[in-house]
Amino acid sequence: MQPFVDSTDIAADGAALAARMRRDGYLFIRGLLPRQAIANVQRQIGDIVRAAGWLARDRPVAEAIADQSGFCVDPEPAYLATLRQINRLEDYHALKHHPALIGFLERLLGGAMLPHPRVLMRNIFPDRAAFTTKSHQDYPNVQGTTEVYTAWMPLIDCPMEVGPLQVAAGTHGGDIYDFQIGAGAGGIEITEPFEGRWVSGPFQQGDVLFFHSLAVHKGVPNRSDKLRMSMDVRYQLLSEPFNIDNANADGQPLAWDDIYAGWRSDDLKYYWQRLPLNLLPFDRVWFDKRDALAFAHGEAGDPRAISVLQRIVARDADPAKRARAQKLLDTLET
Ligand SMILES: O=C(O)CCC(=O)C(=O)O
Repeated sequence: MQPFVDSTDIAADGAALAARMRRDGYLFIRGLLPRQAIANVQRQIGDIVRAAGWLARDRPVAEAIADQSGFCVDPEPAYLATLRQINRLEDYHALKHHPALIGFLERLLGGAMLPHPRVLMRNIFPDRAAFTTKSHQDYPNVQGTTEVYTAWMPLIDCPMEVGPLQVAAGTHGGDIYDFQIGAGAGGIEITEPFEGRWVSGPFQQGDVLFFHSLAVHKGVPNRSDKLRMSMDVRYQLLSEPFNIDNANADGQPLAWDDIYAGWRSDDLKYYWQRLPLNLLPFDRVWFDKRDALAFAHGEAGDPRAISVLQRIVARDADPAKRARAQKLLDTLET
């Protein structure tokens, strides 16, 4: 694996950033956000996940030492219950509007930003290599426009052993790559290996990785004793087509009124509803392919189907499909 090209020195130069993003499909920027802003969010989430039994109770939350006895993964019900509590945090959502992030993206893309309302929080337990995020592209999940950019930021310092993200440089040229099903974020795994293309590096709190929606990326295995806590947020130009599903709080129709109940300020509530959005419906073609693979593999007794079947149970709108997935899960998990 090669190191990221560090673009911190051109962070003020929109044209240079855009040229490098066009070339590589990613930008790695050190110290974009104040460490304190990240540490504040980590502390609040840390309190929640420690109460859930995911962090060692005898160590400071800031150290993020994992408690393996609390192990669970997205989208198991226990994981999602805790994620819902995290989703209620005002500062967690407010971070995506931080002027340093918005200013950077406006320089890069040259127009007014639409931060996607949905923010994703990852809690990756150590020594569970099977659940390391597999190679995938964000576009099939996100859609609207391919000109969507993910900002990925760890909430703790993330040296290589804690398992940051890696990108296959230059894979954002237009192809949607073929995939198989697998565990980890999104439930899919691109089959092409992209040998020699992978880049990554250690992160500190405040460092941000930006990548194009077609850039192939995956996790680095977490071999530390820490819970790898990270956030990812997606951005696009307000003028580009937007898939309104990205306004569902955590991939399911969770009521924003519920999320907003304890917030101190109204300023950021429903901000996207005040913007002139250019809506484009979601195309289910890739989800349908993924789900058909999961049913076929599940019916053949292949445990790789479990993660996608759990996703269907947790998030699909069709009750008959959810019931079919649950029935299959019952046979695979026993
Ligand atoms: O943090 C991870 O392991 C997955 C993140 C990811 O896939 C993304 O930001 O799109």
